[in-house]
Amino acid sequence: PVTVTINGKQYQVEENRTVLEVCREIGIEIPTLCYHPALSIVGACRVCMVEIEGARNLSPACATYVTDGMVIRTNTERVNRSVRFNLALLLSSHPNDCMTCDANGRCEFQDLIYRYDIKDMFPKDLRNIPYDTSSPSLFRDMNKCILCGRCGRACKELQGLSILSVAGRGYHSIPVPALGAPIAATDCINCGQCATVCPVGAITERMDFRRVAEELYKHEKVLVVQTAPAVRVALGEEFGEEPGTISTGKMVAALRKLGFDYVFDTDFAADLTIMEEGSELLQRIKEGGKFPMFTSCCPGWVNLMEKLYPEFRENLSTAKSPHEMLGALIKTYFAKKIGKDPKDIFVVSVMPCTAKKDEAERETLLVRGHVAVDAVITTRELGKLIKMKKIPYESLPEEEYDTPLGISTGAAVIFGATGGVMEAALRTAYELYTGKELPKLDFEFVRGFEGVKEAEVDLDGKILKVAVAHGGANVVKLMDKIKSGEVYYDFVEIMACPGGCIGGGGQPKSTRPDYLERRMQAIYEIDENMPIRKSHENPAIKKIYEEYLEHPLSHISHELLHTHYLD
Ligand code: HC0
Ligand code: SF4
Ligand code: SF4
Repeated sequence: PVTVTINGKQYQVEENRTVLEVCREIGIEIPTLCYHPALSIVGACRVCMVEIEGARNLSPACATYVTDGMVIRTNTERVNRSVRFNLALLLSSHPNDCMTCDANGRCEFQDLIYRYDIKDMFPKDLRNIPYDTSSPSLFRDMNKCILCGRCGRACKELQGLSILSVAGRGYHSIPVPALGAPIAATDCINCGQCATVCPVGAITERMDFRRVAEELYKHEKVLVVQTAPAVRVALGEEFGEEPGTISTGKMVAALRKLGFDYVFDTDFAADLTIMEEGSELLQRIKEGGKFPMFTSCCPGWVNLMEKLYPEFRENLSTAKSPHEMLGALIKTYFAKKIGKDPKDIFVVSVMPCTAKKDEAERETLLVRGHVAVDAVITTRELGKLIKMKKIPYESLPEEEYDTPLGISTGAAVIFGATGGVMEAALRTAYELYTGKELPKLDFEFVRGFEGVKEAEVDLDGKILKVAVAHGGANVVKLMDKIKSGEVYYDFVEIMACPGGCIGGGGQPKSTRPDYLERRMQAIYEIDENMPIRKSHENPAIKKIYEEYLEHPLSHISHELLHTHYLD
Protein backbone atom coordinates (compact mmCIF):
# COMPACT_ATOMS: atom_id res chain seq x y z
CA PRO A 1 0.00 0.00 0.00
CA VAL A 2 0.97 3.64 -0.47
CA THR A 3 -0.03 6.73 1.48
CA VAL A 4 -1.76 9.53 -0.35
CA THR A 5 -3.34 12.76 0.79
CA ILE A 6 -6.63 13.65 -0.84
CA ASN A 7 -8.25 16.98 -0.06
CA GLY A 8 -6.19 17.27 3.11
CA LYS A 9 -6.88 13.77 4.48
CA GLN A 10 -4.45 10.85 4.50
CA TYR A 11 -5.36 7.42 3.11
CA GLN A 12 -3.56 4.09 2.80
CA VAL A 13 -4.43 2.72 -0.64
CA GLU A 14 -3.34 -0.13 -2.91
CA GLU A 15 -0.67 0.57 -5.51
CA ASN A 16 -1.31 0.30 -9.25
CA ARG A 17 -4.59 2.11 -8.96
CA THR A 18 -5.62 5.32 -10.58
CA VAL A 19 -6.50 8.48 -8.69
CA LEU A 20 -10.04 8.07 -10.04
CA GLU A 21 -10.46 4.52 -8.73
CA VAL A 22 -9.07 5.44 -5.35
CA CYS A 23 -11.24 8.54 -5.02
CA ARG A 24 -14.42 6.70 -6.06
CA GLU A 25 -13.68 3.95 -3.57
CA ILE A 26 -13.48 6.36 -0.69
CA GLY A 27 -16.54 8.22 -1.86
CA ILE A 28 -15.00 11.32 -3.41
CA GLU A 29 -16.88 12.18 -6.55
CA ILE A 30 -14.95 12.97 -9.69
CA PRO A 31 -16.88 13.68 -12.89
CA THR A 32 -16.02 11.54 -15.94
CA LEU A 33 -17.26 11.11 -19.48
CA CYS A 34 -14.77 9.13 -21.55
CA TYR A 35 -13.97 6.73 -18.71
CA HIS A 36 -15.75 3.36 -18.56
CA PRO A 37 -14.56 0.49 -16.36
CA ALA A 38 -14.92 -2.08 -19.15
CA LEU A 39 -12.81 -0.06 -21.60
CA SER A 40 -9.25 1.16 -21.97
CA ILE A 41 -8.31 4.55 -20.56
CA VAL A 42 -7.78 7.44 -22.96
CA GLY A 43 -8.03 10.58 -20.80
CA ALA A 44 -9.71 12.42 -23.66
CA CYS A 45 -12.63 14.32 -22.15
CA ARG A 46 -10.65 16.29 -19.57
CA VAL A 47 -13.49 16.50 -17.06
CA CYS A 48 -11.82 14.33 -14.41
CA MET A 49 -8.98 16.80 -13.91
CA VAL A 50 -7.37 17.01 -10.45
CA GLU A 51 -4.49 18.96 -8.92
CA ILE A 52 -1.42 16.94 -8.00
CA GLU A 53 1.06 18.80 -5.80
CA GLY A 54 4.30 19.43 -7.70
CA ALA A 55 2.75 19.08 -11.17
CA ARG A 56 2.43 22.23 -13.22
CA ASN A 57 -0.71 21.25 -15.07
CA LEU A 58 -3.87 19.58 -13.89
CA SER A 59 -3.87 15.79 -14.37
CA PRO A 60 -6.64 13.50 -15.58
CA ALA A 61 -7.60 11.33 -12.59
CA CYS A 62 -8.52 8.38 -14.82
CA ALA A 63 -5.02 8.16 -16.30
CA THR A 64 -2.89 9.10 -13.28
CA TYR A 65 -1.64 6.36 -10.96
CA VAL A 66 -1.23 6.95 -7.24
CA THR A 67 2.29 7.04 -5.85
CA ASP A 68 3.53 7.11 -2.29
CA GLY A 69 3.26 10.55 -0.75
CA MET A 70 1.09 11.94 -3.55
CA VAL A 71 -0.93 14.99 -2.56
CA ILE A 72 -4.16 15.27 -4.56
CA ARG A 73 -6.81 17.97 -4.58
CA THR A 74 -10.12 17.46 -6.32
CA ASN A 75 -12.05 20.41 -4.95
CA THR A 76 -10.06 23.53 -5.72
CA GLU A 77 -11.26 26.56 -7.66
CA ARG A 78 -8.76 25.77 -10.39
CA VAL A 79 -10.16 22.24 -10.83
CA ASN A 80 -13.70 23.54 -10.79
CA ARG A 81 -12.95 26.20 -13.42
CA SER A 82 -11.28 23.71 -15.69
CA VAL A 83 -14.17 21.20 -15.49
CA ARG A 84 -16.70 23.91 -16.17
CA PHE A 85 -14.69 25.20 -19.12
CA ASN A 86 -14.45 21.74 -20.70
CA LEU A 87 -18.13 21.01 -20.15
CA ALA A 88 -19.08 24.37 -21.65
CA LEU A 89 -16.97 23.68 -24.72
CA LEU A 90 -18.67 20.32 -25.21
CA LEU A 91 -22.07 21.92 -24.75
CA SER A 92 -21.33 24.46 -27.47
CA SER A 93 -21.52 21.71 -30.09
CA HIS A 94 -24.29 19.73 -28.40
CA PRO A 95 -27.96 20.37 -29.14
CA ASN A 96 -30.13 21.34 -26.14
CA ASP A 97 -33.01 19.05 -27.08
CA CYS A 98 -33.10 16.94 -23.94
CA MET A 99 -36.90 17.02 -23.93
CA THR A 100 -37.13 14.69 -26.90
CA CYS A 101 -33.88 12.79 -26.35
CA ASP A 102 -34.05 9.10 -25.57
CA ALA A 103 -31.22 9.44 -23.11
CA ASN A 104 -33.13 12.06 -21.14
CA GLY A 105 -32.95 11.27 -17.44
CA ARG A 106 -30.05 8.87 -17.71
CA CYS A 107 -27.55 10.96 -19.62
CA GLU A 108 -24.14 11.38 -18.02
CA PHE A 109 -23.58 14.65 -19.88
CA GLN A 110 -26.95 16.13 -18.91
CA ASP A 111 -26.21 15.24 -15.26
CA LEU A 112 -22.91 17.10 -15.34
CA ILE A 113 -24.27 20.12 -17.18
CA TYR A 114 -27.01 20.35 -14.56
CA ARG A 115 -24.74 19.72 -11.60
CA TYR A 116 -22.15 22.32 -12.67
CA ASP A 117 -24.90 24.69 -13.79
CA ILE A 118 -23.38 25.28 -17.21
CA LYS A 119 -25.34 27.76 -19.27
CA ASP A 120 -24.41 28.34 -22.89
CA MET A 121 -21.04 30.00 -22.29
CA PHE A 122 -19.84 29.82 -25.89
CA PRO A 123 -21.81 30.45 -29.07
CA LYS A 124 -23.50 27.30 -30.37
CA ASP A 125 -21.60 25.55 -33.16
CA LEU A 126 -23.86 22.63 -34.07
CA ARG A 127 -22.92 19.96 -36.55
CA ASN A 128 -26.08 19.26 -38.54
CA ILE A 129 -25.43 15.62 -39.28
CA PRO A 130 -28.35 13.56 -40.64
CA TYR A 131 -29.59 10.69 -38.43
CA ASP A 132 -28.52 7.17 -39.29
CA THR A 133 -31.71 5.10 -39.27
CA SER A 134 -30.33 2.33 -41.48
CA SER A 135 -30.20 -0.33 -38.79
CA PRO A 136 -33.23 -2.22 -37.49
CA SER A 137 -31.50 -2.34 -34.10
CA LEU A 138 -29.67 0.94 -33.61
CA PHE A 139 -30.26 4.65 -34.03
CA ARG A 140 -27.42 7.16 -34.41
CA ASP A 141 -27.67 10.90 -33.92
CA MET A 142 -24.06 12.04 -34.13
CA ASN A 143 -25.04 15.64 -33.40
CA LYS A 144 -25.16 14.52 -29.78
CA CYS A 145 -21.74 12.89 -29.78
CA ILE A 146 -19.45 14.32 -27.09
CA LEU A 147 -16.34 12.61 -28.51
CA CYS A 148 -15.71 10.36 -25.52
CA GLY A 149 -14.93 7.53 -27.94
CA ARG A 150 -16.52 4.89 -25.71
CA CYS A 151 -18.52 3.43 -28.63
CA GLY A 152 -15.49 2.88 -30.79
CA ARG A 153 -13.49 1.38 -27.95
CA ALA A 154 -16.37 -0.96 -27.04
CA CYS A 155 -16.67 -2.12 -30.63
CA LYS A 156 -12.94 -2.69 -30.96
CA GLU A 157 -11.88 -3.84 -27.51
CA LEU A 158 -14.93 -5.83 -26.42
CA GLN A 159 -16.23 -6.96 -29.78
CA GLY A 160 -13.07 -7.18 -31.87
CA LEU A 161 -14.85 -5.35 -34.71
CA SER A 162 -13.63 -1.83 -35.42
CA ILE A 163 -16.84 -0.61 -37.07
CA LEU A 164 -16.68 2.90 -35.61
CA SER A 165 -13.61 5.11 -35.72
CA VAL A 166 -13.12 8.81 -35.29
CA ALA A 167 -13.05 10.83 -38.50
CA GLY A 168 -12.80 14.58 -39.04
CA ARG A 169 -11.12 17.24 -36.97
CA GLY A 170 -11.63 18.95 -33.64
CA TYR A 171 -15.18 19.37 -32.45
CA HIS A 172 -16.44 18.22 -35.80
CA SER A 173 -14.77 14.84 -35.53
CA ILE A 174 -17.11 11.97 -34.75
CA PRO A 175 -16.95 8.20 -34.57
CA VAL A 176 -18.33 6.88 -37.85
CA PRO A 177 -18.27 3.69 -39.92
CA ALA A 178 -15.60 3.63 -42.63
CA LEU A 179 -16.27 6.05 -45.52
CA GLY A 180 -19.23 7.45 -43.63
CA ALA A 181 -21.37 4.48 -44.66
CA PRO A 182 -24.68 3.93 -42.91
CA ILE A 183 -24.10 1.43 -40.13
CA ALA A 184 -26.29 -1.24 -41.73
CA ALA A 185 -23.94 -1.35 -44.71
CA THR A 186 -20.99 -2.44 -42.54
CA ASP A 187 -20.05 -5.64 -40.71
CA CYS A 188 -21.85 -4.30 -37.62
CA ILE A 189 -23.55 -7.21 -35.84
CA ASN A 190 -26.15 -5.05 -34.04
CA CYS A 191 -24.90 -6.14 -30.62
CA GLY A 192 -25.46 -2.65 -29.23
CA GLN A 193 -22.30 -2.60 -27.11
CA CYS A 194 -21.63 0.85 -28.53
CA ALA A 195 -25.09 2.02 -27.44
CA THR A 196 -24.85 0.66 -23.93
CA VAL A 197 -21.63 2.55 -23.21
CA CYS A 198 -22.66 5.79 -24.95
CA PRO A 199 -23.03 8.30 -22.09
CA VAL A 200 -25.48 10.43 -24.09
CA GLY A 201 -28.16 9.79 -26.70
CA ALA A 202 -25.85 9.67 -29.72
CA ILE A 203 -26.16 5.90 -30.22
CA THR A 204 -29.24 4.21 -28.85
CA GLU A 205 -31.30 1.16 -29.64
CA ARG A 206 -34.01 1.80 -32.23
CA MET A 207 -36.85 2.78 -29.94
CA ASP A 208 -39.84 0.45 -30.24
CA PHE A 209 -41.44 1.11 -26.87
CA ARG A 210 -43.68 3.86 -28.27
CA ARG A 211 -45.11 1.41 -30.79
CA VAL A 212 -45.77 -0.98 -27.90
CA ALA A 213 -47.34 1.82 -25.84
CA GLU A 214 -49.62 2.54 -28.79
CA GLU A 215 -50.77 -1.11 -28.94
CA LEU A 216 -51.36 -1.10 -25.20
CA TYR A 217 -53.40 2.06 -25.52
CA LYS A 218 -55.54 0.82 -28.41
CA HIS A 219 -55.75 -2.69 -26.98
CA GLU A 220 -57.42 -4.11 -30.08
CA LYS A 221 -55.31 -7.24 -30.04
CA VAL A 222 -54.51 -9.87 -27.46
CA LEU A 223 -51.30 -8.50 -25.97
CA VAL A 224 -48.71 -11.06 -24.99
CA VAL A 225 -45.31 -10.28 -23.52
CA GLN A 226 -42.31 -12.49 -22.79
CA THR A 227 -39.18 -11.66 -20.82
CA ALA A 228 -35.64 -12.91 -21.41
CA PRO A 229 -33.58 -14.54 -18.65
CA ALA A 230 -31.17 -11.63 -18.19
CA VAL A 231 -33.78 -8.87 -17.89
CA ARG A 232 -34.86 -9.94 -14.38
CA VAL A 233 -31.40 -9.37 -12.88
CA ALA A 234 -30.93 -5.90 -14.38
CA LEU A 235 -34.28 -4.11 -14.71
CA GLY A 236 -34.08 -2.86 -11.11
CA GLU A 237 -31.06 -0.75 -12.06
CA GLU A 238 -33.36 1.46 -14.14
CA PHE A 239 -35.10 2.26 -10.85
CA GLY A 240 -31.98 2.88 -8.78
CA GLU A 241 -31.61 -0.65 -7.41
CA GLU A 242 -28.27 -2.40 -7.07
CA PRO A 243 -27.05 -4.45 -10.05
CA GLY A 244 -28.03 -8.07 -9.45
CA THR A 245 -31.27 -7.25 -7.66
CA ILE A 246 -33.68 -10.01 -8.65
CA SER A 247 -36.82 -8.33 -9.93
CA THR A 248 -38.76 -11.17 -11.55
CA GLY A 249 -41.94 -10.73 -9.50
CA LYS A 250 -42.06 -6.95 -9.74
CA MET A 251 -41.33 -7.05 -13.44
CA VAL A 252 -44.26 -9.42 -14.02
CA ALA A 253 -46.50 -7.17 -11.92
CA ALA A 254 -45.40 -4.10 -13.86
CA LEU A 255 -46.11 -5.80 -17.19
CA ARG A 256 -49.65 -6.67 -16.02
CA LYS A 257 -50.15 -3.10 -14.86
CA LEU A 258 -49.03 -1.90 -18.29
CA GLY A 259 -51.97 -3.85 -19.67
CA PHE A 260 -50.55 -7.04 -21.13
CA ASP A 261 -53.10 -9.85 -21.19
CA TYR A 262 -50.55 -12.62 -20.81
CA VAL A 263 -47.10 -12.47 -19.28
CA PHE A 264 -44.99 -15.39 -20.43
CA ASP A 265 -41.37 -16.30 -19.86
CA THR A 266 -38.73 -16.73 -22.56
CA ASP A 267 -37.23 -19.15 -20.02
CA PHE A 268 -39.96 -21.65 -20.92
CA ALA A 269 -38.66 -21.60 -24.47
CA ALA A 270 -35.07 -21.78 -23.27
CA ASP A 271 -35.99 -25.15 -21.78
CA LEU A 272 -37.55 -26.05 -25.10
CA THR A 273 -34.39 -24.95 -26.91
CA ILE A 274 -32.39 -27.35 -24.79
CA MET A 275 -34.70 -30.19 -25.80
CA GLU A 276 -34.39 -29.36 -29.49
CA GLU A 277 -30.75 -28.30 -29.60
CA GLY A 278 -29.66 -31.08 -27.23
CA SER A 279 -31.45 -33.64 -29.38
CA GLU A 280 -29.87 -32.15 -32.49
CA LEU A 281 -26.43 -32.54 -30.93
CA LEU A 282 -27.10 -36.15 -29.95
CA GLN A 283 -28.46 -36.82 -33.43
CA ARG A 284 -25.32 -35.37 -35.04
CA ILE A 285 -23.19 -37.54 -32.74
CA LYS A 286 -25.13 -40.69 -33.63
CA GLU A 287 -25.83 -40.08 -37.31
CA GLY A 288 -23.05 -37.71 -38.29
CA GLY A 289 -23.21 -34.01 -39.11
CA LYS A 290 -21.15 -30.86 -39.02
CA PHE A 291 -18.88 -30.30 -36.05
CA PRO A 292 -18.42 -28.27 -34.03
CA MET A 293 -22.09 -27.63 -33.58
CA PHE A 294 -22.57 -24.00 -32.55
CA THR A 295 -25.39 -22.65 -30.41
CA SER A 296 -27.74 -20.41 -32.38
CA CYS A 297 -29.62 -18.44 -29.75
CA CYS A 298 -27.55 -15.25 -29.93
CA PRO A 299 -28.47 -13.15 -32.98
CA GLY A 300 -25.36 -11.01 -32.53
CA TRP A 301 -23.35 -14.18 -33.01
CA VAL A 302 -25.51 -15.33 -35.92
CA ASN A 303 -24.89 -11.95 -37.59
CA LEU A 304 -21.17 -12.24 -36.92
CA MET A 305 -21.07 -15.76 -38.33
CA GLU A 306 -22.99 -14.77 -41.45
CA LYS A 307 -20.76 -11.76 -42.07
CA LEU A 308 -17.32 -13.08 -41.10
CA TYR A 309 -17.48 -16.88 -41.05
CA PRO A 310 -20.19 -17.87 -43.53
CA GLU A 311 -18.47 -21.18 -44.21
CA PHE A 312 -19.69 -22.32 -40.77
CA ARG A 313 -23.34 -21.72 -41.55
CA GLU A 314 -24.23 -25.40 -41.47
CA ASN A 315 -22.43 -25.89 -38.19
CA LEU A 316 -24.96 -23.68 -36.46
CA SER A 317 -27.74 -25.47 -34.64
CA THR A 318 -30.95 -25.07 -36.61
CA ALA A 319 -32.85 -24.38 -33.39
CA LYS A 320 -34.40 -20.90 -33.37
CA SER A 321 -33.57 -18.65 -30.46
CA PRO A 322 -35.90 -19.10 -27.48
CA HIS A 323 -37.93 -15.91 -27.91
CA GLU A 324 -38.60 -16.81 -31.55
CA MET A 325 -39.66 -20.31 -30.51
CA LEU A 326 -42.03 -18.85 -27.97
CA GLY A 327 -43.39 -16.34 -30.48
CA ALA A 328 -44.01 -19.20 -32.92
CA LEU A 329 -45.88 -21.19 -30.27
CA ILE A 330 -47.94 -18.18 -29.21
CA LYS A 331 -49.06 -17.58 -32.80
CA THR A 332 -49.99 -21.26 -33.31
CA TYR A 333 -50.49 -23.47 -30.26
CA PHE A 334 -51.58 -20.70 -27.90
CA ALA A 335 -53.69 -18.86 -30.51
CA LYS A 336 -55.67 -22.04 -31.02
CA LYS A 337 -56.01 -22.57 -27.27
CA ILE A 338 -57.60 -19.14 -26.76
CA GLY A 339 -59.53 -19.30 -30.04
CA LYS A 340 -57.84 -16.31 -31.70
CA ASP A 341 -56.50 -15.63 -35.15
CA PRO A 342 -52.72 -15.12 -34.97
CA LYS A 343 -53.13 -11.74 -36.67
CA ASP A 344 -55.11 -10.59 -33.64
CA ILE A 345 -52.27 -11.37 -31.27
CA PHE A 346 -49.40 -8.91 -30.65
CA VAL A 347 -46.27 -10.46 -29.16
CA VAL A 348 -43.68 -8.30 -27.42
CA SER A 349 -40.26 -9.62 -26.36
CA VAL A 350 -38.46 -7.81 -23.57
CA MET A 351 -34.81 -8.52 -24.21
CA PRO A 352 -31.39 -7.41 -22.93
CA CYS A 353 -30.45 -7.33 -26.57
CA THR A 354 -30.54 -4.94 -29.52
CA ALA A 355 -29.75 -7.67 -32.07
CA LYS A 356 -33.07 -9.35 -31.25
CA LYS A 357 -34.74 -6.40 -32.98
CA ASP A 358 -33.19 -7.25 -36.33
CA GLU A 359 -33.60 -10.97 -35.67
CA ALA A 360 -37.36 -10.51 -35.25
CA GLU A 361 -37.52 -9.03 -38.76
CA ARG A 362 -35.84 -11.98 -40.49
CA GLU A 363 -38.06 -13.45 -43.14
CA THR A 364 -36.78 -16.91 -42.37
CA LEU A 365 -38.52 -16.66 -38.99
CA LEU A 366 -42.04 -16.09 -40.30
CA VAL A 367 -44.48 -18.65 -38.95
CA ARG A 368 -47.23 -19.62 -41.38
CA GLY A 369 -47.04 -16.13 -42.85
CA HIS A 370 -47.00 -14.26 -39.53
CA VAL A 371 -44.14 -12.62 -37.69
CA ALA A 372 -43.54 -14.59 -34.50
CA VAL A 373 -42.54 -11.53 -32.47
CA ASP A 374 -44.19 -8.20 -33.33
CA ALA A 375 -41.93 -5.93 -31.29
CA VAL A 376 -38.71 -6.29 -29.33
CA ILE A 377 -37.98 -3.81 -26.58
CA THR A 378 -34.83 -3.69 -24.50
CA THR A 379 -34.56 -3.76 -20.71
CA ARG A 380 -33.92 -0.02 -20.91
CA GLU A 381 -37.04 0.55 -22.99
CA LEU A 382 -39.15 -1.44 -20.53
CA GLY A 383 -37.83 0.88 -17.84
CA LYS A 384 -38.92 3.87 -19.91
CA LEU A 385 -42.36 2.41 -20.53
CA ILE A 386 -42.92 1.77 -16.82
CA LYS A 387 -41.82 5.31 -15.99
CA MET A 388 -43.82 6.86 -18.82
CA LYS A 389 -46.97 5.14 -17.53
CA LYS A 390 -46.14 6.26 -14.00
CA ILE A 391 -46.33 2.75 -12.58
CA PRO A 392 -44.97 2.77 -9.01
CA TYR A 393 -42.37 0.10 -9.67
CA GLU A 394 -40.73 0.32 -6.25
CA SER A 395 -43.89 -0.56 -4.35
CA LEU A 396 -45.31 -3.24 -6.66
CA PRO A 397 -46.16 -6.59 -5.07
CA GLU A 398 -44.51 -9.61 -6.69
CA GLU A 399 -46.57 -11.59 -9.17
CA GLU A 400 -46.17 -14.88 -11.04
CA TYR A 401 -45.96 -15.57 -14.77
CA ASP A 402 -48.98 -16.95 -16.58
CA THR A 403 -49.09 -20.66 -17.35
CA PRO A 404 -48.21 -22.83 -19.16
CA LEU A 405 -45.78 -20.73 -21.22
CA GLY A 406 -44.39 -19.11 -18.09
CA ILE A 407 -43.16 -22.27 -16.39
CA SER A 408 -39.40 -22.82 -16.45
CA THR A 409 -36.40 -24.33 -14.71
CA GLY A 410 -33.04 -23.27 -13.32
CA ALA A 411 -31.43 -24.52 -16.52
CA ALA A 412 -33.31 -21.87 -18.48
CA VAL A 413 -32.43 -18.85 -16.40
CA ILE A 414 -28.69 -19.50 -16.66
CA PHE A 415 -28.98 -18.90 -20.42
CA GLY A 416 -28.58 -15.26 -19.43
CA ALA A 417 -24.91 -15.68 -18.45
CA THR A 418 -21.99 -16.89 -20.55
CA GLY A 419 -21.68 -20.66 -20.23
CA GLY A 420 -25.30 -21.03 -19.25
CA VAL A 421 -26.59 -22.54 -22.47
CA MET A 422 -23.73 -25.03 -22.40
CA GLU A 423 -24.40 -25.96 -18.77
CA ALA A 424 -28.12 -26.33 -19.38
CA ALA A 425 -27.46 -28.45 -22.47
CA LEU A 426 -25.02 -30.67 -20.61
CA ARG A 427 -27.47 -31.25 -17.76
CA THR A 428 -29.96 -32.58 -20.28
CA ALA A 429 -27.66 -34.19 -22.86
CA TYR A 430 -25.89 -36.20 -20.18
CA GLU A 431 -29.09 -37.67 -18.83
CA LEU A 432 -30.68 -38.28 -22.22
CA TYR A 433 -27.52 -39.84 -23.66
CA THR A 434 -26.52 -42.00 -20.72
CA GLY A 435 -29.94 -42.69 -19.22
CA LYS A 436 -28.32 -42.00 -15.85
CA GLU A 437 -28.92 -39.25 -13.34
CA LEU A 438 -26.25 -36.55 -13.14
CA PRO A 439 -24.33 -36.84 -9.88
CA LYS A 440 -23.73 -33.07 -9.75
CA LEU A 441 -25.69 -30.38 -11.57
CA ASP A 442 -23.20 -27.54 -11.48
CA PHE A 443 -20.66 -27.47 -14.30
CA GLU A 444 -18.31 -24.92 -12.81
CA PHE A 445 -15.79 -24.96 -15.67
CA VAL A 446 -18.22 -23.20 -18.02
CA ARG A 447 -19.02 -20.44 -15.50
CA GLY A 448 -17.28 -17.12 -14.99
CA PHE A 449 -15.74 -14.40 -17.14
CA GLU A 450 -12.80 -16.20 -18.77
CA GLY A 451 -13.00 -15.18 -22.46
CA VAL A 452 -12.85 -18.72 -23.82
CA LYS A 453 -13.61 -21.67 -21.56
CA GLU A 454 -13.08 -25.24 -22.69
CA ALA A 455 -13.50 -28.70 -21.26
CA GLU A 456 -13.95 -32.36 -21.98
CA VAL A 457 -17.16 -33.86 -20.72
CA ASP A 458 -17.49 -37.57 -20.18
CA LEU A 459 -20.89 -38.77 -21.33
CA ASP A 460 -20.33 -42.22 -19.89
CA GLY A 461 -17.51 -43.13 -22.24
CA LYS A 462 -18.26 -40.67 -25.05
CA ILE A 463 -15.93 -37.71 -24.58
CA LEU A 464 -17.47 -34.43 -25.69
CA LYS A 465 -15.08 -31.55 -26.33
CA VAL A 466 -16.82 -28.29 -25.59
CA ALA A 467 -15.96 -24.60 -25.62
CA VAL A 468 -17.70 -21.41 -24.54
CA ALA A 469 -16.85 -17.92 -25.78
CA HIS A 470 -18.39 -14.53 -25.00
CA GLY A 471 -17.68 -11.01 -26.23
CA GLY A 472 -16.97 -10.60 -29.94
CA ALA A 473 -13.22 -10.13 -29.44
CA ASN A 474 -12.93 -13.57 -27.83
CA VAL A 475 -15.30 -15.05 -30.36
CA VAL A 476 -13.21 -13.87 -33.30
CA LYS A 477 -10.06 -15.32 -31.70
CA LEU A 478 -11.73 -18.66 -31.10
CA MET A 479 -13.26 -18.79 -34.57
CA ASP A 480 -9.91 -18.09 -36.21
CA LYS A 481 -8.42 -21.03 -34.32
CA ILE A 482 -11.29 -23.34 -35.22
CA LYS A 483 -11.06 -22.22 -38.83
CA SER A 484 -7.33 -22.87 -39.06
CA GLY A 485 -7.76 -26.31 -37.50
CA GLU A 486 -5.62 -25.36 -34.51
CA VAL A 487 -8.36 -26.53 -32.14
CA TYR A 488 -11.23 -28.97 -32.42
CA TYR A 489 -14.50 -29.03 -30.49
CA ASP A 490 -17.75 -30.95 -30.74
CA PHE A 491 -20.03 -28.31 -29.28
CA VAL A 492 -19.46 -24.58 -28.85
CA GLU A 493 -21.59 -21.96 -27.10
CA ILE A 494 -21.18 -18.44 -28.38
CA MET A 495 -22.65 -15.24 -26.99
CA ALA A 496 -21.66 -12.00 -28.69
CA CYS A 497 -21.80 -9.80 -25.61
CA PRO A 498 -19.31 -9.67 -22.74
CA GLY A 499 -20.63 -11.90 -19.96
CA GLY A 500 -23.43 -13.15 -22.24
CA CYS A 501 -26.86 -11.51 -22.23
CA ILE A 502 -26.38 -10.09 -18.73
CA GLY A 503 -24.01 -7.70 -20.52
CA GLY A 504 -26.29 -7.27 -23.53
CA GLY A 505 -26.44 -4.07 -25.54
CA GLY A 506 -29.98 -3.35 -24.32
CA GLN A 507 -29.24 -3.65 -20.61
CA PRO A 508 -29.23 -0.72 -18.18
CA LYS A 509 -26.19 1.45 -18.67
CA SER A 510 -23.72 1.18 -15.83
CA THR A 511 -20.33 2.59 -15.03
CA ARG A 512 -19.92 0.56 -11.86
CA PRO A 513 -16.95 -1.77 -12.02
CA ASP A 514 -18.90 -4.75 -10.60
CA TYR A 515 -22.20 -4.65 -12.48
CA LEU A 516 -21.61 -7.76 -14.59
CA GLU A 517 -20.38 -9.86 -11.66
CA ARG A 518 -23.44 -8.94 -9.65
CA ARG A 519 -25.86 -9.72 -12.43
CA MET A 520 -24.13 -13.06 -12.94
CA GLN A 521 -24.32 -13.95 -9.24
CA ALA A 522 -28.03 -13.21 -9.33
CA ILE A 523 -28.52 -15.54 -12.30
CA TYR A 524 -26.92 -18.48 -10.47
CA GLU A 525 -28.81 -17.61 -7.31
CA ILE A 526 -32.11 -17.92 -9.17
CA ASP A 527 -30.99 -21.26 -10.62
CA GLU A 528 -30.04 -22.63 -7.21
CA ASN A 529 -33.39 -21.71 -5.75
CA MET A 530 -35.50 -23.23 -8.51
CA PRO A 531 -37.30 -26.44 -7.56
CA ILE A 532 -36.51 -27.95 -10.98
CA ARG A 533 -33.10 -27.33 -12.56
CA LYS A 534 -33.09 -29.50 -15.69
CA SER A 535 -34.97 -28.58 -18.86
CA HIS A 536 -36.20 -32.11 -19.61
CA GLU A 537 -37.90 -32.20 -16.21
CA ASN A 538 -40.00 -29.08 -16.85
CA PRO A 539 -43.59 -30.40 -16.59
CA ALA A 540 -44.91 -27.77 -19.00
CA ILE A 541 -42.34 -28.84 -21.58
CA LYS A 542 -43.31 -32.48 -21.20
CA LYS A 543 -46.93 -31.50 -21.62
CA ILE A 544 -46.47 -29.42 -24.75
CA TYR A 545 -44.65 -32.33 -26.43
CA GLU A 546 -47.50 -34.67 -25.45
CA GLU A 547 -50.19 -32.26 -26.52
CA TYR A 548 -48.73 -30.61 -29.58
CA LEU A 549 -45.10 -31.01 -30.54
CA GLU A 550 -44.90 -34.82 -30.30
CA HIS A 551 -41.15 -35.11 -29.65
CA PRO A 552 -37.95 -33.12 -30.19
CA LEU A 553 -37.08 -32.81 -33.89
CA SER A 554 -40.55 -33.99 -34.91
CA HIS A 555 -42.05 -32.70 -38.12
CA ILE A 556 -43.98 -29.95 -36.35
CA SER A 557 -41.00 -29.06 -34.15
CA HIS A 558 -39.00 -28.58 -37.31
CA GLU A 559 -41.68 -26.39 -38.81
CA LEU A 560 -42.11 -24.13 -35.78
CA LEU A 561 -38.89 -24.30 -33.80
CA HIS A 562 -36.10 -24.62 -36.36
CA THR A 563 -34.77 -22.33 -39.06
CA HIS A 564 -31.99 -21.88 -41.59
CA TYR A 565 -29.38 -19.16 -42.16
CA LEU A 566 -28.60 -16.76 -44.95
CA ASP A 567 -25.94 -17.24 -47.63
FE1 HC0 B 1 -30.60 -14.08 -24.09
FE2 HC0 B 1 -31.86 -16.09 -24.91
S1 HC0 B 1 -30.43 -16.10 -23.15
S2 HC0 B 1 -30.30 -14.99 -26.12
O1 HC0 B 1 -28.87 -14.03 -23.90
O2 HC0 B 1 -30.87 -18.54 -25.88
O3 HC0 B 1 -31.44 -11.64 -25.47
O4 HC0 B 1 -31.36 -13.03 -21.48
O5 HC0 B 1 -33.60 -14.17 -24.13
O6 HC0 B 1 -34.02 -15.83 -27.01
O7 HC0 B 1 -33.73 -17.64 -23.34
C1 HC0 B 1 -31.01 -12.47 -24.87
C2 HC0 B 1 -31.01 -13.34 -22.45
C3 HC0 B 1 -32.53 -14.53 -24.27
C4 HC0 B 1 -33.19 -16.01 -26.25
C5 HC0 B 1 -33.10 -17.06 -23.94
C6 HC0 B 1 -31.27 -17.63 -25.56
FE1 SF4 C 1 -19.80 -2.36 -33.11
FE2 SF4 C 1 -21.74 -3.78 -31.97
FE3 SF4 C 1 -21.94 -1.13 -32.15
FE4 SF4 C 1 -22.14 -2.60 -34.33
S1 SF4 C 1 -23.55 -2.63 -32.59
S2 SF4 C 1 -20.96 -0.72 -34.13
S3 SF4 C 1 -20.70 -4.26 -33.89
S4 SF4 C 1 -20.43 -2.29 -30.94
FE1 SF4 D 1 -28.06 -10.33 -27.74
FE2 SF4 D 1 -27.30 -11.84 -25.70
FE3 SF4 D 1 -26.22 -12.14 -28.09
FE4 SF4 D 1 -25.68 -9.96 -26.77
S1 SF4 D 1 -25.14 -12.07 -26.12
S2 SF4 D 1 -26.21 -10.08 -28.93
S3 SF4 D 1 -27.61 -9.66 -25.67
S4 SF4 D 1 -28.34 -12.52 -27.50
